[in-house]
Amino acid sequence: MLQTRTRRRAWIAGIVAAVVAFAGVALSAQYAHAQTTLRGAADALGIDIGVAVDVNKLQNDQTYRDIVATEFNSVTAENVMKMETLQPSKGQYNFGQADTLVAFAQQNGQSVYGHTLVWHSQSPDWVENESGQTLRQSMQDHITTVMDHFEGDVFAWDVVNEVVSDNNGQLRDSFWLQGLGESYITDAFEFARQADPNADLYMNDYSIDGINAKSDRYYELAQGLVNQGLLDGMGFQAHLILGQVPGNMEQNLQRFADLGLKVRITELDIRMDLPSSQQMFEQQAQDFERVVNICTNLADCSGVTVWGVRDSDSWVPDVFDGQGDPLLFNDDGSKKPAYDAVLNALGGDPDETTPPDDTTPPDETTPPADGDCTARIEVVNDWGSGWQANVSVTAGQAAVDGWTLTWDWPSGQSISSSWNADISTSGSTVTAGDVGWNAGVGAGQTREVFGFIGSGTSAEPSVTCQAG
Ligand code: G2I
Repeated sequence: MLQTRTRRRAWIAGIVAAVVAFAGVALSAQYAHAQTTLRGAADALGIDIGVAVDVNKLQNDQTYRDIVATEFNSVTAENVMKMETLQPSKGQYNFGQADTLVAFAQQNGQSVYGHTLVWHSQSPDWVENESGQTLRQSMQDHITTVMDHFEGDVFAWDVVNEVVSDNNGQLRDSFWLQGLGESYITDAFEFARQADPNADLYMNDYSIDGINAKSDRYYELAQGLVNQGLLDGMGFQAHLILGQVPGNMEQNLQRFADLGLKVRITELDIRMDLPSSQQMFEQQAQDFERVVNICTNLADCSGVTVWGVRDSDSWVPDVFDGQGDPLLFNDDGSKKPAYDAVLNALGGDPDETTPPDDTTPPDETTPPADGDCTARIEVVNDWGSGWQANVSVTAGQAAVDGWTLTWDWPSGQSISSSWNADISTSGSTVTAGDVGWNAGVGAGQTREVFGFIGSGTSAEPSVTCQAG
C-alpha cells in the first residue's frame, strides 16, 4: 500500500523532470520545490487538499474565489449537489449551480468530490413522503440521473451520508430506513455502481473519527459492502472540537484502510468557544496539523477537505451557539496559524519564494546572494522500505567555508544512517553540519556534500542553508 503513494510521487517527479528537460531550462532547486500553497504541497504528495464551496460566494466574492482557486486542488459542493437542490420536484432536475462549480473546478485544474446522493437532511419534501417501491425507484432515478450527469467530472461520491445514528451505533431512523428497511444502503450502492462504474463510492459521517460504537457500526457495514465489491472509500467528516482530536484516529482510519478502502477526511473543521484567542488559534494549528499528518501517514488516504474557506463562511456558529472560528482563514481572507500548520503537514514551506507569474524561472546557475548558500535534498533511490538521498549545497557569489543545513520532515520520516555529515534531530527537525573536509564550496558552485538513508515515505523537504 505504501508503494501506491511512492509510485504516484515517483511518477509526478518523472513528469516534473520531463517538463524541465523539455523546456530546456533547469529550474533552480528552490523553484522546482517551491510549495508555498496548500495545493502545491498536496500535489507534490499526490493527495487532495479540498474545500467545501458555496457557489453563491464563488460567483460574487473575489477574495473567496481567489482562495479557492489558489489554495485547493479539490472541491466539494457545500450544498448544491444535495437532493433538495438537484431535484426539487419529482423528476425535475436543476443542475445549474452544481454545473457552475464543476466548470470552475475544471478551469482551475481541481477535482470534484460529490456530496451527497442519499441523505436524510436537505432532501425535498416530496421524497420524504414516499415509501416502498415508489421511494426505492425515486432513489434509483436520483442516483442514476445525477451520476450520469456528472460522469467523468465527479471522481467520487458520498453515496450514503450519515446513515448511522449517535445512539449506540444503531442505524439512523430516517425516512429512508422507515420507507425501505436496512437494504436501502446496499441498494443505493448497487444503483451507484451501475450508474458510474468508474466513480469511487463512499460512506460518510461525523463522530466516527475515533474508535467508538458509531465507527464500529460503519466498520461492519463497510465489511459487508466491500465483500460485495460495492464500496471504495470511507469518509470521516472530522467536525472536531478544539483540543479533542481523537487519540485513536489514525488507528481507526487504518482499520478501514486495511479493508482495502481509501480513506478521506471529508469535512474538516475544528471549532472553539468564542471569543477566540491567539492561544486557542495555536492549539487549533496543532490539531489541524495532527489530523493532516494522520492522512499523510496513511498510504490510502486520498485527501483532506476542509469544510469552508474563512471562519465567517462556516456553518458552525449557526448550529453551535457561542462557537466558531473553525477554519484556516480569518474573516478577511488572511491566513491563520492553522493554515501554516496544514501547509507544514503537507511538506510545504510558507517562506519559500514563489516564482513571479509570467516570467521564466531563473536557471540553476543563478547563485544565491553574496555569502549565502542554498541546499537541496534529492531522493536518488527508493526501494519501498527505505530510500537514499543525496544532499548538495550551492554557494552564493562568495565561497562557502562551512555550512549548517536544517529541514523539517513533512510526515514522520527519519534518518537511519548517514555519511559525511554531523546530524542531530529534534522532533521532526533535522540539523546537518559539515565534517571539515567537505566544508568548502566554491563561489557559485554546487557540491554534493553528504548522503543518507531515510525511512518512512521518501521526501524532499525544502532545506535552509546557513553558511559559515
Ligand atoms: O452540518 C454540517 C455538515 C455535516 N455533514 C454533511 C454536510 O452536508 C453538512 O453541511 C452543512 C452545510 O455546511 C450548511 O451550509 O449542511 C447544512 C444543512 O444541513 C447547511 O446548512 C444549510 C442551512 O441549514 C440552510 O438554512 C441554508 O438554506 O444551508 C442552506 C443553504 O445555504
